[in-house]
Amino acid sequence: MTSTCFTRELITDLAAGRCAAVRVPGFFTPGRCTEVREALERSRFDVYGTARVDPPVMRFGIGVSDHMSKGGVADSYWDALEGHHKAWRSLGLPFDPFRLCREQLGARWPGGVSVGRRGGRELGDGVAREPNSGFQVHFDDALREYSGNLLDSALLAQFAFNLYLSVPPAGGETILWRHRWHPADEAFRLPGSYGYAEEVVGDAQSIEISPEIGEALLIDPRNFHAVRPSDGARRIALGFAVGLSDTAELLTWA
Ligand SMILES: O=C(O)CCC(=O)C(=O)O
Ligand SMILES: [Fe+2]
Repeated sequence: MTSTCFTRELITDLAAGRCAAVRVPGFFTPGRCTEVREALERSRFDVYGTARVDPPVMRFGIGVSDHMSKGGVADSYWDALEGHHKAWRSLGLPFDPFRLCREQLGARWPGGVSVGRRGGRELGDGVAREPNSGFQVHFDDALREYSGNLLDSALLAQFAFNLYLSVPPAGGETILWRHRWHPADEAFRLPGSYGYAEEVVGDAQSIEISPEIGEALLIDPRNFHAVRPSDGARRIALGFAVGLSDTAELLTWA
C-alpha cells in the first residue's frame, strides 16, 4: 500500500495481516534527508556483531540485538545507550529525527506513540543502518527472541519502521515474503547467523520494494524479508521496531 501518511486504518490493516507493507513517499522532505544524511556521512559507523550479522551491516547508534543475553537484555545495552545518545547529539542536527519519525508515524494513531520501556527505563530510539551488502533472509519477532516481554507492556502486533536517507542507483531492494516462521524453517538457518538460506521461503508470494529517498516503510517483520546488495551508493536508513501494545499504544525500540 502506498499512502501520503500512516493512517489508523493502514496501521490496523498491517497489524491484522490484511496488507504486507505501507509505503509513505516524502515522509521526510529532501532537505531533511540531506541534512541527516550529510551529518551521518561525516560520522564513523560501527558494525553489527559480525559473528551473527554476515555480510556486515554498518550502524550509527545501538540496537538491542547486539546485547541479547539469556533471553533478556544485557547490562551492556544500558551502558551503550549513553554513548548512543551522545553520538546522535554530536551530529548537531536542528531536530531529532527519531522524534520526528515517531510524531509523523503516530499522528493519526489514537493511542499515541512513545519510546518503549523495560523495567521503567526507555530503550534506544532508533538506529541508522547501512546494509550495503544486504540483509540475509530473516524475520524479526521480539516474542520469539526474548523470553517474557521485552517491553513493560505486552504486544499484540509488531512492525519494522525504516526511513531511507540514501539509496543506491541499483540493488538495495527490500523483498518481503508471505511466509512466517515455522519450526521446520530452522533446517534452513545459516549457522550462528540471524539469517536463513533463501530456500526457506520456498515459492511463497513475494513483493519487491525499491525504496526512494525520503520514503518511510512500515512492514510486519514477522514475515520473512531480505535486502539485496547495493550497487553504486550507500544505502542508509533510519530504523526502529514498533510494537502495538495491549493498551493500543505504539511503542518503539532499537
Ligand atoms: O532496510 C530495510 O529495508 C529493511 C531492514 C530490516 O530488515 C528491518 O527493518 O527489519
Ligand atoms: Fe528485519
